[in-house]
Amino acid sequence: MFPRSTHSRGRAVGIAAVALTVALTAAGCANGGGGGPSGTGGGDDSGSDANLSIAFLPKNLGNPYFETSNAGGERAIEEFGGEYQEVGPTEASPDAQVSFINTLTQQQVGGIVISANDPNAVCDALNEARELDIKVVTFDSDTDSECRDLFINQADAEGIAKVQVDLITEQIGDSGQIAILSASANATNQNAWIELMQEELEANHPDVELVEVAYGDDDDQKSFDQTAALLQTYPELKGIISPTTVGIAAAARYLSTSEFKGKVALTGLGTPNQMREYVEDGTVTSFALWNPEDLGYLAAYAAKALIEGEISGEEGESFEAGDLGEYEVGANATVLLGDPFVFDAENIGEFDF
Ligand code: RAM
Repeated sequence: MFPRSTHSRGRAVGIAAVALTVALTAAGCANGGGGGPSGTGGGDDSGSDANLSIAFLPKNLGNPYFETSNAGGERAIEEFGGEYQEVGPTEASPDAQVSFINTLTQQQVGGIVISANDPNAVCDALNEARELDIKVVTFDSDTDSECRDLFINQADAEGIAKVQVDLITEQIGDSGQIAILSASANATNQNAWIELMQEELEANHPDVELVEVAYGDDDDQKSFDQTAALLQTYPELKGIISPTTVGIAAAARYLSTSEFKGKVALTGLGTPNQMREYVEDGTVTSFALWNPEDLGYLAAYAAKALIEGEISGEEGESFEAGDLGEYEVGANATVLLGDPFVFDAENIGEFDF
């Protein structure tokens, strides 16, 4: 569980103080994306016979990030008296989720909550589910908006891109070569962030050169090997951004026992539990993320609100998300969780996920 009010500090690391304040508040997890807290929601389902059988479908199984987010989903579903299940592929490949969606459709679940490996490959299967009135919520990594009812966005893509560029450029003195170690090549979320990171680098960091975007496919060993390859190919490399919890942990593990430890900077998006030892041993200075448990929790409540007909995905609608409070549907049927949060040696001890 994420401490909800104990932490009160963080390093600015090149991030505007205002943004950081917002991030701290968001990481405190009391605020809704749209309208802030509004007491404890949750509560009864007013005796409706809605089908609250909700399935979580992560990019892949075995990733601690999704274990945390889906535990949040499970907690929410238990709270509102639904039925939780998790299914998913072992590899985060573009169409690996299709057969799982088809099975869930056959089972006639009430809702599917999915982080998509590809914006289009799962679309036909999801739309077949929707034709049978199964509600589809994407979270973490969206599909094309034609294939889902709602997207639960962990944080604004511009903010996620900027925090990572701010961290790496500060750590390398705003000049020199950097590389990105991403997840899979088709991942909607990482690709959106990478595009925005490139724009931010070009606009505001003329002396920083992005030499390569490598893909570890959210596979630990592949990410580890790709890190080694980047360091070998670019002897002048000064930093790596890994916008994936799998990638940054594998890259940190490689760096921590290599000659590059403390010389090549590493930042990106990681979970505190996976990154703790690398912050403590000086491999990593700081990295960012949001609270995955809250993300899954919010997504489950959004699925409930859709299933019960409380919302349909129209901008301006709102719903209660248990102890996270009230959230509002924004443009393009998207709900925003909050802001990214920066973890470093000073605050990492306060987090356990
Ligand atoms: C990995 C996955 C996930 C992403 C996080 C940051 O766990 O790629 O989709 O949001 O990293």
